[in-house]
Amino acid sequence: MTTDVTDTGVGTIRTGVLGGGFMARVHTAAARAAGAQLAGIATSTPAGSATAARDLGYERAEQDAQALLAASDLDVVHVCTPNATHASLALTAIEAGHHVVCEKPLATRVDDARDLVEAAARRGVVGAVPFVYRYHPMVREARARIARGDLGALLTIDCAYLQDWMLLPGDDDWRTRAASGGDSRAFADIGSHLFDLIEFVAGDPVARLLARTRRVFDRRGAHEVTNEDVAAVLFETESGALGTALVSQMAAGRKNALVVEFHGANESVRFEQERPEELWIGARDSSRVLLRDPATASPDSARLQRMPAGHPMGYQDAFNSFVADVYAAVGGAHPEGLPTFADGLRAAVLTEAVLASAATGQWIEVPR
Ligand code: SOE
Repeated sequence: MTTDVTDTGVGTIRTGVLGGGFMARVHTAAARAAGAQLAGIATSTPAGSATAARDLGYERAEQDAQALLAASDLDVVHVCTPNATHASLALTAIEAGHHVVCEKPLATRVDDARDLVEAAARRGVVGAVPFVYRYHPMVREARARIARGDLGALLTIDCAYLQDWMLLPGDDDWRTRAASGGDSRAFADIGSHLFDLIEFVAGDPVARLLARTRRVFDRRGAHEVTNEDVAAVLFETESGALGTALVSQMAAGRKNALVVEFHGANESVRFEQERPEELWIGARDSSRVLLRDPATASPDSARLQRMPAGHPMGYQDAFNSFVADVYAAVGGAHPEGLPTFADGLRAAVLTEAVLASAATGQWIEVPR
């Protein structure tokens, strides 16, 4: 068998979760896989909490978020609630001394995200944001190859994150309302993952960008929509690489098509989230597809390979590795590439830059 993620070093972690939707289920599976005790859960109603506790296997259902946050027997709280509630819940959790995993966007305003970074540092707790696509072994492989110079100087980046679950006017979700979702929808929800991955893999921050956004439907169901369905972004990195990024939740047939392709002076690499076992290596005369294999992987990639070669890993495996690393960090470890609140703040800065560019039609300098 292959190497597994780090032991937490602090005994059994007691986990609490806020929220009862799809992401709460994914977090719960990852916490269970990491050996945590599933202590408590709270959703938006006491009845919802009771159902979630029963279905997901928590020891107790809390009446509401405040009751869960006040509990003294928790080590880590996972915030999986609607976007606009993240910042205040995460802050309360930090002040109560809990380590926090907060879904993205960490906050819908840059100032709130910055406050959270500072609060976590002051209280000495771990603050993590699940930019989990970093945890695909072939993403780490691409990153290692760029870092050791295989690609040469980075010239261009071609990328997209496409989904179709908001294609029809009747497709509605709390994310479409500014009061619960925030001023940005598509970019904050999935563009944030894409840009996190670009910067993480390239090690080359985006320096400036020009964005155009589009809202296709002004109403969905009975609701007015105020944020975007689609964003198209042109960008330049600090090293001078030029990039294009398309983000849409209305691309018919595309379910979770996150694709990043980096072109260097010598070689290219391409990763597709829906084919996570593969990394395309582009060359002038001998392009090839590298298959995931711990035996030939870089150490950082091998560390995350929970299954031997030929036994496919996917989204939940990446999530499990992320949560295992968070719990290891709670135990004092410093796992390579753990996405923290600082990365959540970075996503908020990029989201604000995209909205500002879309509003003004101008290139925006993205602050470091
Ligand atoms: C819905 O767009 C969603 O669940 C995102 O919120 C997640 O971050 C992404 O990983 C999958 O799609």
